[in-house]
Amino acid sequence: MTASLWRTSRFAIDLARPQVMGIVNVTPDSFSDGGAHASTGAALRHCIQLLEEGADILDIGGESTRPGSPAVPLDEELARVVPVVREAARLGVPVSVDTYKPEVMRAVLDAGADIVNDIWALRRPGAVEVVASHPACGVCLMHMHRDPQTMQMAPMSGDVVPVVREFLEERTAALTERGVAPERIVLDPGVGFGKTVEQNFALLARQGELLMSGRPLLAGWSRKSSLGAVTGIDAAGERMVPSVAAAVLAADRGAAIVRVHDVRETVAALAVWRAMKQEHRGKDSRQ
Ligand code: YH5
Repeated sequence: MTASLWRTSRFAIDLARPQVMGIVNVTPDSFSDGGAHASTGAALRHCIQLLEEGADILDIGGESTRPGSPAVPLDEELARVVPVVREAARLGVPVSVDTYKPEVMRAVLDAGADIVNDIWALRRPGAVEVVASHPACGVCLMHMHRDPQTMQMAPMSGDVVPVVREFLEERTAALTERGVAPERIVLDPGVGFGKTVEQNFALLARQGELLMSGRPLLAGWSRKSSLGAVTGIDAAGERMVPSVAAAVLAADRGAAIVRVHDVRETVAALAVWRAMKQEHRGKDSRQ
């Protein structure tokens, strides 16, 4: 296996070992009348904490995309996210922004973000143009069935693995045709986005089929409801152990990046996995 790179605005991210993307949610601070400033400070402190815990990439998001969550208006998302990105871009690691709005993409790239992480895979009008007109930003294209409001009402039917694979290949082609270098693109099966529990686990078991698309994979299992379904843990905040298990399984099946809330625990678990892999391959032929 050849070590691959993810080219982004400022960083060529080495994917020879799985990268840990730490999730930073920027939400309004209801306990303060400081408004945007209060939430910027809290989010930045969270960024710094995740870096201390070993995060390789920060993923900043201003809108909760949990099933059924209300959409955040454009100006509100901009006010939440842009100040955090401007500061986070000085921390020395790649900064990704979880957004599907082209106006937010443009603003965060101007503010120094390195990666656009889009659950809509740049299918919203204007989004492809923002990424294609940027000289070098990275992009994560995620599969989602339907939309966040309706995806769980009618999950996908049939064998999801080839459907997800073909979708991701089609979106990759749409971008490369617009001049985006393949090295800038990472793909994501979109765990929980309009899939049944069984379908999500099929995407994990058969992740190798998605790797055939030729681009690195990002896996986002952290705290998702499928982990609640198989463990009986109803509270998302109590799903750390199943989330770490899923991250290790995804890495073992070839995921290049894992998107997680619990960075410290994931980094430790991946260190164990990596020690095993190094012995398995022989220390001198590490790849
Ligand atoms: C993803 O998979 N997910 S936002 C519900 C939860 C817990 C977490 C019920 N953005 C992804 O994290 N970007 C989100 O418990 C993402 N891949 C990429 N690339 C949803 C989320 C979550 C939802």
